[in-house]
Amino acid sequence: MAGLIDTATIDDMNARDRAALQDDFEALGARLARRNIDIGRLLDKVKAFAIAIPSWGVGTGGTRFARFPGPGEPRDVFDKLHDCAVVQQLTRVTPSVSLHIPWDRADPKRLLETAGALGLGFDAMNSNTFSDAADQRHSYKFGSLSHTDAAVRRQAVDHNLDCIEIGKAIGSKALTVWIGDGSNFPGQSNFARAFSRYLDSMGDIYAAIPEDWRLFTEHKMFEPAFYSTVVQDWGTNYLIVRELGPKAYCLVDLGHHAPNVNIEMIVSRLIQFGKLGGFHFNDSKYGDDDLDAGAIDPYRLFLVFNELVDAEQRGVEDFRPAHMLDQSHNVTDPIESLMLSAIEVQRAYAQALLVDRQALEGFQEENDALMASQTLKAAYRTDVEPLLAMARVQAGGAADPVSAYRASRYRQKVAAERPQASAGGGGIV
Ligand SMILES: [Mn+2]
Repeated sequence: MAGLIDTATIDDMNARDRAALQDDFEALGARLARRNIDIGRLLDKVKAFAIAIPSWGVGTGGTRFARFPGPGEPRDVFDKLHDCAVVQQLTRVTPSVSLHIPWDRADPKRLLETAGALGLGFDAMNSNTFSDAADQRHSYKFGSLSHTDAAVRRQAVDHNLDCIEIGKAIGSKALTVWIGDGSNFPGQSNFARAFSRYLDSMGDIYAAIPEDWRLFTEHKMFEPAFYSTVVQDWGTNYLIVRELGPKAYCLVDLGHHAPNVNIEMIVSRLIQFGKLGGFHFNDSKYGDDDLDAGAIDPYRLFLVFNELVDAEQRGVEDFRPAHMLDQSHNVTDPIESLMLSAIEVQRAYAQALLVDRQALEGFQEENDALMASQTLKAAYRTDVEPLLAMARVQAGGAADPVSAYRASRYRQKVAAERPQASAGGGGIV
């Protein structure tokens, strides 16, 4: 990989941290050895962990009220790929990018060439039938795949088929479908009829999914519709993927649930019935806040990974959930936020690997609630930062990615090349 950040900058920063990192890594290794955990094996697992970056994550997001553009925002998908490559160069945990059509529509050959030169691959494709593109014939104001008008549904289906074709050309292996369909007033929509229309439309999309692809459907309890949503929760999502067939799986976006919902339990249920497809990781306090992963409730993130590692270690058949970030930034540099989010997700995975599962099962069988809970806490309380930093450094990344990024002055450099985007109104992207 060519590398967008001068490797001398990374090497200098790593040299500064090397002795302390080695000491901390050895101390952690000794601590884990007392728990019969081999830090070398753990390091291999952490290094093999990967999470995809959403192309829209490198731009500045917004709220319903305003959008405040930052310096050097990407102008097009190629600028986005460059920013994603910086995240990967420094963290070594984000080797792929998830594209969004039509925002990222471009010549597939050039997409492949650019990504290849940057050492990146393409993850799941994302369709957009929740906003109107400039050139489209029918509006999605009153829905897309579940719209009352067959012509609108057909247009939304065709758009998804188009996303599959683009994905095939760039090596993607999945399509994620999230719709904004729903209603704002009681009585506005007939729940059953809207859901039937949605299922028919999804059936047409499913029929075009290649044999080696997966179709992910994403639920969300509200927003932009504020009274009802067609795919509102994991139960409806499960009904959908069961109806569609073996290539269809549920995608769990952590921010798409009501506050205090037990998301790790939803994850467990979907694993048990073979329908967990993957995640959009982020964090929230009130709704679909799209905050950085682990920013509000890192313990919940750990508990989600506790279920994933449990399944991994039990050898659940065909268990390969897709890891993706889905977040939006208003007050931070998106590259810094994405790096920290990716590392937070990797951290939760590493901590979950530390759970003494045999002891936990014993406490569960004996109904020892206190010790069972403490078994999880013992893993969660372990500071795995030296393990993550060592994984990054050994893979050519930065021990301290944010410091290396700031030292590189990448943002200032691209700000000089990319004209300032204009401020605008509502900016949920
Ligand atoms: Mn999402």
